[in-house]
Amino acid sequence: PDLFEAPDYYNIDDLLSEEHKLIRDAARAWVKRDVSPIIEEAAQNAEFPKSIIPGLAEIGAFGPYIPEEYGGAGLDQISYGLIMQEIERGDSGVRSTASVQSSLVMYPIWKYGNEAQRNKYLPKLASGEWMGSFGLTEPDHGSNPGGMVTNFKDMGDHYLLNGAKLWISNSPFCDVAVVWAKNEEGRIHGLVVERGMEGFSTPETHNKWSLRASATGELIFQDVKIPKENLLPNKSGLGAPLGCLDSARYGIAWGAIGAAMDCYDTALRYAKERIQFGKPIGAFQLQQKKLAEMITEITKAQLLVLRLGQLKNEGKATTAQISMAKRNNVDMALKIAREARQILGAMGITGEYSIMRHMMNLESVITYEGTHDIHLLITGMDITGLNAFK
Ligand code: TGC
Ligand code: FAD
Repeated sequence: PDLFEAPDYYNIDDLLSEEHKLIRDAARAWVKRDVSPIIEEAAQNAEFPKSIIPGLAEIGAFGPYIPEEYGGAGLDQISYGLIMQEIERGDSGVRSTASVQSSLVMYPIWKYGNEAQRNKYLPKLASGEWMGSFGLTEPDHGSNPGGMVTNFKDMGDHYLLNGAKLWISNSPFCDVAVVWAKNEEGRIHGLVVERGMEGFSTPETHNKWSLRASATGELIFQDVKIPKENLLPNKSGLGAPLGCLDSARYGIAWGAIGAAMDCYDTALRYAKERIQFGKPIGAFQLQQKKLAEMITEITKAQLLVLRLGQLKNEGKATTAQISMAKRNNVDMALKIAREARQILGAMGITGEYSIMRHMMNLESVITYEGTHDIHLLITGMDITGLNAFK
């Protein structure tokens, strides 16, 4: 009874396994117990609540689909999605931390790293003992990461890394960073940079109105000596970071549904209780239209990611299919947050309710991991065969 309300208008639970439901319910109960009570204050104070790191590890949020031999939870892609959904019901910033750790740090080490790198980093990242960040975006290269200028030179017994990354989730407290940089031939490689390496600094970016419970910052490299064993050997080129993004964007497509559900639940409850003109505002057609459209959009989004999860489990999901789901579901959640806020009237602008926090968070989610425009152009390229980027 003290769980969140969770709309399931099309009995989608019937399509999930018992294990999926157990994993989802455990994540949901943890968010309700350990995240909901503290998250508003953390966001107001612009602080990432580090106290929840062990809990995130416990519910399998760090590397849900990474094999158990490396400390991951060894789950399927639908379980991964459900965990992200439940975390984002609490807050998109907390989900961001989990997305980065799992799909942008553990995934490339698992997929592109060697056995020594997997054994060194993955178990500590899975347990939350070490936290990671992912450096792709630069001050002058956001949507166009292929233009990056961060670079490294082969100095014989080590590499020398120079450059800067901006807008990096978890950077201010990360222990390790997976950083994308060009070698002397201009080929992109992934390097694992560790806190404490001389010339490496991670200043925080302040005054955000969005994702305030997530720490964002820079990664600055001034002649940082990188041991050669820290280069990820098994994939290079822009396709390497883009492969990580496929996995993170998939999780975000699920996560956004969690934020949307929380806004919808809150607005529905409020509309049934708030009396104006002698009756609940939910009895007015205008408010019913908003609520009915919300549940329709949430239901469509749920079906989209469930099918995408099946394709991903079979190894068949394409980048363009993932783009469609990320774009649709984040846009859906942001629109629902804006409508839900209006249903609450003045109460909607306060921290008494989660809606405005979700709304502000989603302004980042619709921009990061590929903007709303970029994902549309990926779909456009896929269906026409014509590349709008070149
Ligand atoms: P393009 O020429 O199309 O591709 C370059 C090379 O990559 C290959 N490729 C992929 N490989 C694997 N997986 C994918 N999904 C791939 N997509 C493309 C492609 O075949 C090519 O290979 P090759 O061998 O021919 O070189 O690249 P482009 O320069 O034209 O750019 C394409 C574009 C714009 C779609 C892409 O760069 C893009 O997606 N831009 C958006 C950038 C972005 O999403 N950044 C996210 C940064 S991380 C972040 O925001 C974290 S937020 C925190 C959180 O997650 O919570
Ligand atoms: P730009 O690329 O400058 O785009 C500006 C506008 O131009 C956008 O509306 C865009 O859609 C549009 N535009 C760009 N190109 C085209 C085009 N070809 N056609 C039409 N319109 C176009 N990055 C990381 O590497 N790691 C992280 O952990 C990370 N975390 C983040 C956390 C937060 C809170 C935020 C806000 C961002 C984060 N990012 C991270 C960066 C994020 O991925 C970039 O902000 C995003 O890719 C967009 O880049 P940009 O901000 O430079 O915008």
